[in-house]
Amino acid sequence: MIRFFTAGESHGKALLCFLEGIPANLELSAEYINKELRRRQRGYGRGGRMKIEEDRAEFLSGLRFGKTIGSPISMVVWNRDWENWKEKMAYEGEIPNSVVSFTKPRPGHADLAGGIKYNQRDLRNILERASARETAARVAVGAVCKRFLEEFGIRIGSYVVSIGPLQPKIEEEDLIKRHELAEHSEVRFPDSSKDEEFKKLIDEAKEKGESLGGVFEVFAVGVPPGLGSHIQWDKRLDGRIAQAMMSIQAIKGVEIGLGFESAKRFGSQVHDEIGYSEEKGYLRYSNNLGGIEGGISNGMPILVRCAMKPIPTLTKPLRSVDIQTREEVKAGKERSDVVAVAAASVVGEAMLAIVLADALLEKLGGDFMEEVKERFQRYMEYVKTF
Ligand code: EPS
Repeated sequence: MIRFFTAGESHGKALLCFLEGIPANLELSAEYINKELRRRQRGYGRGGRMKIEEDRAEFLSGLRFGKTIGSPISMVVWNRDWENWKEKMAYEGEIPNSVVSFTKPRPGHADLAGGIKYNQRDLRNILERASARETAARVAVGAVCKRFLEEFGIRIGSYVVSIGPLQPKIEEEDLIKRHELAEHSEVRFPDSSKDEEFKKLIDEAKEKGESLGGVFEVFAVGVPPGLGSHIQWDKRLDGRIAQAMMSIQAIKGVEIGLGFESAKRFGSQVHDEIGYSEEKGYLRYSNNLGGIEGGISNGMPILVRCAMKPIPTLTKPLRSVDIQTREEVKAGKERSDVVAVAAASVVGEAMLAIVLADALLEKLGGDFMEEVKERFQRYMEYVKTF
């Protein structure tokens, strides 16, 4: 239903995205998308690049007078930093003498694996695309999907659970409130009184030439039951979400609901008991399975947890091998972030929005918003009377 592509190098002219499948007549604005792009840029511990950039999306197609027209939506996010990279990243011409090849692959980055795969001796040709800068384009696509989902009362949010070894207890139970609290924290933790502790840890890591990873949670509330399917492996909603999340740069683990914890418990301590009320219809007394059973949404909030490894660029680099001399060297350095878990959680929101928009359109079909909405209402009435 939804198809999208991104293009662009981290220090190229721009990032591009193409999004197909959003129905016609959806109200949309660049301001809405830019708000999401700004959220991705925040977070204590980001590198110097975020001071240069002020990410903004510009529409190139798919929109007329503030509404989608059913045609592919394309957007561009210009890289301000391009001004400083024009010569080193020139699209044509001879390689100037000022260009020094990147030949000391960083453990943990795509440098070496990508260099071998694409036969590139200047590893910049790999790292430019592997960089998480690409996620700005995903967030633009995700923002359109979020706008679409809003029309059906589906809300997506996120918050950081831990950075490195630091995992304070989250007191707030309500997911939306956690998200709102995270919006006021410099590290997206849902309790800004803990910010100083996190900042201290990040400062210490920076001083030591280290980097950090962490864990974040992404959720969707208001998701109707019946998205995804049990009938085939690639239709399962949890599988689709896991793939989307795992595709985010530096993500090394994805859990839904209790995730790995559920494997340690007895069945009675995991499965969410079913109830019924006249007002709400079928309900659950808990949400340990994160809103998905048999690969199908069950109407409870969808809850996804992602583990992000530490950023691979270390100012006190690890051992590596120079691919020109094959001698042992210290890995190359690039300007980078110390930690970017807060930004990754915003990217996680975008990826969840894309998967859910796709699954909702798969369920309902329709080419224009009025049609999709009418089908949604009819479906929800059916669910209530089931
Ligand atoms: C990023 C932009 C990049 C990095 C970061 C994410 O900009 P630059 O390479 O110019 O500093 O800050 O990318 C990485 C951490 C990485 O490993 O590639 C962004 O816009 O999010």
